[in-house]
Amino acid sequence: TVHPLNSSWVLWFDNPNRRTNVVTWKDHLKHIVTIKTVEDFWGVYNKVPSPLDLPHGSNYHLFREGIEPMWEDKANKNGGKWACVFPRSIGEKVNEHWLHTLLACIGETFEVSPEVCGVVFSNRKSCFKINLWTRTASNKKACEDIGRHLKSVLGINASLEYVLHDTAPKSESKAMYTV
Ligand code: M7G
Repeated sequence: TVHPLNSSWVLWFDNPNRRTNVVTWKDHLKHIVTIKTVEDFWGVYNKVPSPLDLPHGSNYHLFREGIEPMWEDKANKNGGKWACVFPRSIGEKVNEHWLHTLLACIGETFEVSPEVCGVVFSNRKSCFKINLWTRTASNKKACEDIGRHLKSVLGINASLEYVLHDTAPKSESKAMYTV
């Protein structure tokens, strides 16, 4: 028997540092697999490299089917993200953080689950990042509920910041909410 998820999710990967002939950032994005059941999830999870083993500069993205993991997608363009940064010294613990975040997403355990568009893991030379993207930045209550739940999923006490996607120049980006 299979156990269908409430909704389908797509796992994407990108490694913008790889030298290729791509023209835009989007061309780096690779659709790996669509996950429709609990069994699909574990099959994929056990097959792909752990976050810790990804090349520096690369990212996993798990997004609801139908939402591309880009700011420009209509589901993301009015949204933002809860940004979690971890020192590389946490090592294997980051694999656990990522797994717990994935399970919270596919299990729809967030209070306002449809507000959750997807989640991104980034392996960087200096840190690891887990960013949870939500649909409606102006929905303070939903954003904060999701942020608080993410903190409990990760089991962290440090405060988390919610930032808009479109706050380019990075130096000027400012937290919209903090939990
Ligand atoms: P990042 O991976 O979010 O930051 O974006 P980091 O490498 O500092 O950890 C790196 C760069 O990728 C951005 O400056 C953009 O040029 C490009 N990029 C990332 N995202 C998520 C998007 C996106 O959604 N849309 C577009 N057009 N470019 C993006």
